[in-house]
Amino acid sequence: MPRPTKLADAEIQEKLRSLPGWTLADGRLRREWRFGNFVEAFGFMSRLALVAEKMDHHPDWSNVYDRVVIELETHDAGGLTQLDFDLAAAANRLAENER
Ligand code: H2B
Repeated sequence: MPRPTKLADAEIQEKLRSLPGWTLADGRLRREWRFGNFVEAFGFMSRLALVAEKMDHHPDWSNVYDRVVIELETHDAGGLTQLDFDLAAAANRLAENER
């Protein structure tokens, strides 16, 4: 599968507008969640892991008890691509269902 190409700054700003909760941090997409407890946080991560594997696009993330922080970038492209926005949107949908 051809990998998407790096997005330009203007495209990134435009796409960010339809991605609630996500910010740009050091050139990456970043969002933090706080869930009800560890099981909910890890349940969300488990579901997103399956989506990520299917996309062959993987998050940089961390979890402490009920908190999950996700940072997205496309390492192969050295920046943000459409894959990052697709995975971010999938995370938003899953997190919505978790709460
Ligand atoms: N995930 C992310 N976030 N960026 C990548 O560039 C990337 C990936 N590359 N997952 C994929 C895997 C690549 O290494 C494999 C070989 O397709």
